[in-house]
Amino acid sequence: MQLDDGEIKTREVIAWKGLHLFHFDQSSCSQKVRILLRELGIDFTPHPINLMRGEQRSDWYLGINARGQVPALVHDGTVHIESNDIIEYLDQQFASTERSFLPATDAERHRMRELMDLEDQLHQDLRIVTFTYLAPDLDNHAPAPDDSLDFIGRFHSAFTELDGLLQTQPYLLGERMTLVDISWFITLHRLNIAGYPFRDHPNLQAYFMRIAGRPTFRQEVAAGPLPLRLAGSTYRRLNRLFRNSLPRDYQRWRREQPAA
Ligand SMILES: N[C@@H](CCC(=O)N[C@@H](CS)C(=O)NCC(=O)O)C(=O)O
Repeated sequence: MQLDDGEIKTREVIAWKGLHLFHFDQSSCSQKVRILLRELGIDFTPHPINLMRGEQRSDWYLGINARGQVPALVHDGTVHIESNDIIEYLDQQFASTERSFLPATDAERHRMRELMDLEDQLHQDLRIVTFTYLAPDLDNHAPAPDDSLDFIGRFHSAFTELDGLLQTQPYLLGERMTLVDISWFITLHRLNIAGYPFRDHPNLQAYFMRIAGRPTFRQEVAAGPLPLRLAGSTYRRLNRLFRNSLPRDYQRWRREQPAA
């Protein structure tokens, strides 16, 4: 989504040339944009916004994205927000015909947006997963705690849909990788490290294992200093043992479902 000029209150960015990305290392929405930038070999100037310190709420940044969220892209003075729109915009602007992740036909592009919207609608649920099972909420911006496991049901239903698509084709939209696969990857990765039992969606599981081996995807999720990554995996293990466990909650959610 490109912002109107009048929405940009931090006026200095209007004079910026080239590509500038406001992002945060561990933000899923930033991660998908960085994967595409790497895939297409596009140079950009990174501007880290530290979400753990609340930098997304500074007046300066709110003057660029009034929603107080990353990512935001500045391209020759125009401002773009919403990660799925950003990756579509970047591909339209910078990809070559041989190296593009946009589907070829209008019908496929329509389907691409539907599947990317589904991913976006689960973003709040992904935050629940992140702050319940994967990381402490240092900035206090996790969704309010709630004993309901409905979010598991929403992932289950989306994953069942994706699994059905992958029964007959290698990628979510057909024979070749598109923006839809990039858009879903980080969600799948997060659920996977949180211990979601993907064996219940075997086509999706096999697909995830395959695309997770792709160098740009692997590099993105392995990024960050080793001590930080070790601290992260230790936190996840202890949390799963002594506090919150997605595999346990998933079993509870299954038991609560009415018999078919
Ligand atoms: N639909 C938006 C969601 C953006 C979003 O929620 N970003 C998160 C990081 S993944 C954020 O900036 N959170 C900070 C906050 O909400 O305070 C997108 O896809 O760009």
